[in-house]
Amino acid sequence: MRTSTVSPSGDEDDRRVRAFQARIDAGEKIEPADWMPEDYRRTLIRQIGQHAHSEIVGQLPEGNWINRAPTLERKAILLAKVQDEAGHGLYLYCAAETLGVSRDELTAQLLDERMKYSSIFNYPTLSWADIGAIGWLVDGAAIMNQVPLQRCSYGPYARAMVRICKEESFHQRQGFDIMIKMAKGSDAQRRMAQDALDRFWYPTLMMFGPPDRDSVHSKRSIAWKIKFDTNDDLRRKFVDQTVPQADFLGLKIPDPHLRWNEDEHRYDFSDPDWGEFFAVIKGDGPCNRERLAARRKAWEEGEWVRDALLAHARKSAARRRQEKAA
Ligand code: FAQ
Repeated sequence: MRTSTVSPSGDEDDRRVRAFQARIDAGEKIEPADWMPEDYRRTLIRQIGQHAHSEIVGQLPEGNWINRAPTLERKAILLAKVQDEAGHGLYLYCAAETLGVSRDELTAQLLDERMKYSSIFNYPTLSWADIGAIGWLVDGAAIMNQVPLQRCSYGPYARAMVRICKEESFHQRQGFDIMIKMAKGSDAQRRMAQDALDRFWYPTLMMFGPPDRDSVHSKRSIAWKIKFDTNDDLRRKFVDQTVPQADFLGLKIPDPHLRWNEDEHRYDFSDPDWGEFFAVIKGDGPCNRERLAARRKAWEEGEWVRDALLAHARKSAARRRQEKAA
């Protein structure tokens, strides 16, 4: 991969940047070996890396319920879903590696808090209905945000998103299925479903990022086709899609100001508490410390596996060299 740091002069650099933007405007894919501006590369590493970390940390709240799932079938489904999230993390780390950053480096940045992961995974899963709410709302929001990313200008990220989106759609269906069972079940189950919606609604709206006025990266990322919509636009689309689903479940969105706006043909709704959002992304959410501690433990305890794999790879390479020389 070649970047602007190799550019011989300012004029030459400008010409390359204009040609690069023209390729993006024409809908061409940028591939790892192509020249790219250093800021484009850094923006992609930031977004893909954070996205990968979100998939990996995102296993923890649901992992909490694997050994407490109500039936063997639900347990098998949840296990498969959590494994899918690990797979998504791996595709995304591979996509980031094509930009010249190793998975170990990205992990180091997560563990020493130089890189973020999605705010949503800093909230606890207190009941089985939370697993339904995560599938329905969190995967629903993830899909809303990620479907456009299948058209991302950077080829490896766009291609990773195709498979991820297919799997996330299944995840959302299984979450909604849990919600149907709970919402149409006993009074106690209905109360659990409503409580899960009450606790996950605003944190889910926060997943789309800060309001447009506070979004520092949107404008440039949209110009580069690393993003396609503003944070507020996607948030609005998500609300419009989700309110009828809550109606179908017979659950109430916890927003006293939620109203259908006949003129604009969309819902008016209340903003999340942005003070809470900024506190969570700075490390002060309900579960930030617990989540990072779990990832640090996994990294430390996995050291012998990484060492063993490396030793095996070195031994195999040495054997191949010997065989070639013989
Ligand atoms: N949480 O200027 P913007 C999933 C940060 S995957 C934490 O608007 P941008 C699957 C942002 O990084 C969910 N931080 O930023 C699953 C920036 O900080 P920085 C993850 C956030 O990049 C389901 C600052 O605020 N999805 O759920 C958040 O243009 C179930 C300013 O923000 C992706 O990563 C946040 N919510 O837009 C797994 C999708 N929002 O980096 C398990 C790809 C913003 O300067 C179970 N990413 N920040 O220090 C994106 O589309 C974008 O990066 C946004 C943010 C939309 C997340």
